[in-house]
Amino acid sequence: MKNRNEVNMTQKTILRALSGERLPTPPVWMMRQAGRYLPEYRATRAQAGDFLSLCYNPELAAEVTLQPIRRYAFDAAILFADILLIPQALGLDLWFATGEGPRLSTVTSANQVAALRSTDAIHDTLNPIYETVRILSRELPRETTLIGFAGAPWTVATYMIAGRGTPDQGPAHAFKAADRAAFSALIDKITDATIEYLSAQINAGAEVVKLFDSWAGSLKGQDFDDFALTPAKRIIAALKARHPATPVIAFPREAGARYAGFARAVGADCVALDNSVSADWAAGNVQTDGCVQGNLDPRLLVTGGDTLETETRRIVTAFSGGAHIFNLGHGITPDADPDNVTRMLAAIRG
Ligand code: 1CP
Repeated sequence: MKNRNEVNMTQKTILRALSGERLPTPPVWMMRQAGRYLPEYRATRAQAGDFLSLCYNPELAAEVTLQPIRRYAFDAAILFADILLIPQALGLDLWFATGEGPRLSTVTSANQVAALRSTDAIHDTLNPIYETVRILSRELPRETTLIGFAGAPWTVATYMIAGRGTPDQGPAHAFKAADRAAFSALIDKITDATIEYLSAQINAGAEVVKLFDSWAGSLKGQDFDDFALTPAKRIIAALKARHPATPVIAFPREAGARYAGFARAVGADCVALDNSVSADWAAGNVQTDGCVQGNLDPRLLVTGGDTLETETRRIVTAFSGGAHIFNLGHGITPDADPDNVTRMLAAIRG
């Protein structure tokens, strides 16, 4: 029997858009589509205990990945995991303080960078994630594309250096300024681990991978080249050498003008846009390079109303001249109304 990667691959709408095809109706999925806005997610998460137990429980992680597919028939499912599992696999402590977000032990010196676990050892921690991918690969509807992901090195480094999320990535910028060589060694280490992690996800059945550089917008000038562009280019080149048929989506969030030419510079098949750039500007300056993904303001899924529908249609129209995957500009928030997702989909699919 053929596996689902070989069957009808070219007919999956997400893969067609990623190959540069303009479709009459854009395929759609949402960042954080498995999440706290869904009552069924909250129930499964309560069953798992805490968030990390959910990530490392393949049956339950697959279940929450499938929930938004059952409810909304999105064109893609994204593996349920987190970008902070890589720091944990490299030897840092990771925990989620209730109501406070992630906490990690920190890396702030050359010695601590050198003491991180070897890249080969990450699979000891991450094997359950590959099992989640294998389950999803069997259980997803045939028309649904399975997306794997990882954090981009800069974004992951910001959490490893600060030990938590930070509004301005101050600690990471300070480490970079104090010891650029040690900081670069950390970026290289995460880059190597990310290549192995994403490659293993692809081997387990991920059909597309996405690189989340959520804090790319705080890198300016040469720093953007050195720590957003160069690591993404290295990861994508290594993945393309091993898995030439697997498309890659890059998300350098809040890159602004630097979105132009980014996909080509890093070798990505698609660039995901946040909602701080206008769809009309991006159609003229980014989509000219190939497929784009985005970029509805996630707040509209909280506020709803006519604005949700007109903005959704405006984005569909703005990108209708080329390849487009409809998505949000950032993750859906816990206070979003699940019925507003249905309204958004009706406005896209008609
Ligand atoms: O309480 C809960 O259930 C935890 C909330 C949550 C969820 C649902 C976290 C903690 N992570 C996730 C899942 C997750 N994270 C996915 C799953 C797939 C999906 O999209 O449905 C993905 C792709 C991520 C990626 C992720 N984690 C990013 C990059 C994307 C982005 O949002 O910018 C980042 C920055 C993280 C770190 C993280 N994990 C969780 C939180 C609350 C945070 C942000 C912490 C902070 O910056 O303060």
